[in-house]
Amino acid sequence: MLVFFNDEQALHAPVHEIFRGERVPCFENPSRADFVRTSLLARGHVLRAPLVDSAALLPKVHAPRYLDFLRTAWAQWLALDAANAGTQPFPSVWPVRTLRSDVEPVNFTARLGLYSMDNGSPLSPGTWAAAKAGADAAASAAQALRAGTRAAFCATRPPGHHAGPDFMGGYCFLNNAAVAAQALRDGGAARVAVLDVDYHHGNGTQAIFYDRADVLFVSIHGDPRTEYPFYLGHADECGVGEGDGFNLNLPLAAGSGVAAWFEALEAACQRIGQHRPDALVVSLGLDTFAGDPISRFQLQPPDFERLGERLQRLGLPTAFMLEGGYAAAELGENAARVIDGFGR
Ligand code: SP5
Ligand code: ZN
Repeated sequence: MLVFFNDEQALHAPVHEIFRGERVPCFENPSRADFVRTSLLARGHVLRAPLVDSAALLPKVHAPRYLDFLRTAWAQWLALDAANAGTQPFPSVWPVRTLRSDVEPVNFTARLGLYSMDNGSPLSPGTWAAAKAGADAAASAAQALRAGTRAAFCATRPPGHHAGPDFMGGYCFLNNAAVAAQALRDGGAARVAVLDVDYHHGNGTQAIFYDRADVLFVSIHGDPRTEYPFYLGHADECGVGEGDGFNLNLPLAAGSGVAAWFEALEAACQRIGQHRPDALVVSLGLDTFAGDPISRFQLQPPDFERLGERLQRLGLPTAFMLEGGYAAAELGENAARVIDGFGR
């Protein structure tokens, strides 16, 4: 399998996030990628740097004003006060419901809130460079599939699936899976399917493709009534307009076992087969692992091989985007097992 790894990922290294009002170390940190790199190298994989620039694709999945903000956010933070170099910005105000999001405020914190769904996506000086390199990897994977490669794995971080058309959230800034799906469409795929198996619902990807019939979105995740991102991912969300029928959410109660998870995977694969896609994008969150510190499913390492095998049997050109997975020391093995199961 073709593997893309971008060294720029290490440039996204915020120090802390907020949990129950307290600062805690970031769960989503560069050690995750280090463990993946070590594991894949030890198994003989060749890690390639992304070679395609995603610049022209990004405005097809994200609002230009959001991209402009994200690209310059750290510089704007420093412009407020040079001493900000040593601190992280967090949003503290959001345009919920009756408030306006069409007028871009001049105030930095107000704009940070406008472009954020939560306070759980801390920025650091290299956030844009890291996120952009991940999107470049997604575009590179799509190009490789177009050229006939059966499968590609992108060791992307920060992850992407919570990032919506015009907002960051859940450690995500640029939606790598959406970039890959759009790149596949632009490259001639008539229909694409995105399967999201991260523990958390891929609200950003769903939102980006919600009114489209060309990109089917299917997600298996912790029930949003109790699990992040809470406000999207319910079973009655089926798509809208032309996209009606092209969104399938398969929420499972937090704590659900392996058998229930693979039953849901079977339903997901059935729906994907009906779509007759030309290519598949997998939002590969590995936070379904039993040992994950912030999630509550029960997959064990061999289950990730079983996942890879099942996806291989769909018979589709497949691009994997790494999403969540916070048991960092086990992340490399679990990623490698998906690749092994699919076929190296
Ligand atoms: C890509 C991805 O997996 N994003 C997940 C974002 C989750 N954000 C909410 C984190 C809540 C942390 N709860 C900690 C519980 C510790 N016992
Ligand atoms: Zn997740």
